[in-house]
Amino acid sequence: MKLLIASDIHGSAYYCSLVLERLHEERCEGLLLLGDVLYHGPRNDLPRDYAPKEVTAMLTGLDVPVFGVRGNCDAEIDQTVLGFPIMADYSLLLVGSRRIFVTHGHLYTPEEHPKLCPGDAFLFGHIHVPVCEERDGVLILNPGSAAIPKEQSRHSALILENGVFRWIDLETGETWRTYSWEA
Ligand SMILES: [Mn+2]
Repeated sequence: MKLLIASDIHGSAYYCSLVLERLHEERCEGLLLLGDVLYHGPRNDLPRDYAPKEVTAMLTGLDVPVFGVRGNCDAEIDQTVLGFPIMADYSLLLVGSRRIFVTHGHLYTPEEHPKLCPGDAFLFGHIHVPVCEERDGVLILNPGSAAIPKEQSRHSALILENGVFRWIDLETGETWRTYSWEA
């Protein structure tokens, strides 16, 4: 299964379209959104081509399954217009014998999350900065933000395929970081 993981689109039609371009060009079999899909939020400037209705339309009716977890800028009303689940605070992906705890990052953080075992991963968004590091044997992952990257990071998303994580620059399509999970 080849999965595209993106976070913090924040209503940007432009960056949402780049996420979907990657989804199709990389022939991903699913899209996982880590929250903050439609609104910019009070702490962010408006992202490029801010158009929540357009983002809604773009994400509706994709030819691959989409699911998400709830970000701190996601409201209940959003669930009525998006045709895939976004209200869960977390989700658990099983990859072989490993767990990936998936969440936005405002409720559970790399510092405070349910018990995971060495070899598992904690995948989150929220901070708008890419992360790939190990803490106590747990892999901490963040794709970065699609629309509003912080700390001079790239407009970025993450691809997971066969235990390999690839960070993609959404503007150039290039892979700028790779991490391989040993079997
Ligand atoms: Mn955000």
